[in-house]
Amino acid sequence: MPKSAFVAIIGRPSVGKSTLLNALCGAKVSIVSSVPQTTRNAIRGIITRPEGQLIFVDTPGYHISDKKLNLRLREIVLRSLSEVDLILYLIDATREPGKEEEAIAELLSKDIHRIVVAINKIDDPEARPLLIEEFIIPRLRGAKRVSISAVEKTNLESLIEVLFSLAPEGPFWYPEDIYTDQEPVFRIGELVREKAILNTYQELPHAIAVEYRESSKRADGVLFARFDILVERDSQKAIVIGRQGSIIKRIREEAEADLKELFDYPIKLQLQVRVDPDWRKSDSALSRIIF
Ligand SMILES: Nc1nc2c(ncn2[C@@H]2O[C@H](COP(=O)(O)OP(=O)(O)OP(=O)(O)O)[C@@H](O)[C@H]2O)c(=O)[nH]1
Ligand SMILES: [Mg+2]
Repeated sequence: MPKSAFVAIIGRPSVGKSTLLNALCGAKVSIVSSVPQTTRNAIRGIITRPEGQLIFVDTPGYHISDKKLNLRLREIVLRSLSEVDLILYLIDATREPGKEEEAIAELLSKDIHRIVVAINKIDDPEARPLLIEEFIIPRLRGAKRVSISAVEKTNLESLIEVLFSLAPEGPFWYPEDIYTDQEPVFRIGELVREKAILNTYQELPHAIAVEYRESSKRADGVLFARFDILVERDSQKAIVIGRQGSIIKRIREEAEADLKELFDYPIKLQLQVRVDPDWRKSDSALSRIIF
């Protein structure tokens, strides 16, 4: 009987959860940036091996804040934890474990038997994995630990081996050539958001969302897809558009270049910037973006 497990990847913002998911799956499944709280949904990436299947669930960074957006993101994390077999707790070896790390370790302490701790970014000269071990051992006594670099793909095979050793027997949930179950339009919108963040994060780290409008496939197979980039103020709209449309053009071109690698049909994007002053406070806007 093969083994299979759903595995939630959890950790503070920017510890490298999405980078790790992509490294494990060998493809861009979840968007990555240096800005905290890049991931806003539970995103699945699947690996299939002769011994079975691991279905990873990338989650938003666990962040303590009473802002509506953060509360929504935390709900996604907690829901994911309750739905999976195993928990992959990722810690950034370049940062001091602070209050937030304490809160996560405390949250996970009742789940010791289904936790694997991965200490990430050991490639970084600033990394202090021993300090992290000292933090983890008394708090999550008995939990398995692996030190890794998601960027350099160090020790990922050991990590997969440890996860399979804890996985229950179970069926292959997905065909073996599937590495993510995201809807194409969601994935396209996420890539647009990644490129929008990368091109504007110095001026607007948190204020961007991307909303799908419509798409149609032409007879020649080209998919036309229209998205709105949401910002909160007119001044931010000007930043995203750039001088003579230079920034929004770059966002479109970079997203289309990545899409070429990911989809076997051509995709043409139409992007428009929309000001919605309240998207981070409005329940209906948040429900359209985070689900
Ligand atoms: N040096 C180094 N940097 C890494 C590693 N893994 C991730 N990073 C960097 O850390 C930053 C955050 O990476 P993400 O994968 O977006 O982190 P995340 O945990 O998914 O972040 P949120 O979705 O915001 O919670 C990016 O700049 C990555 O390049 C690693 O193994 N080594
Ligand atoms: Mg992420």
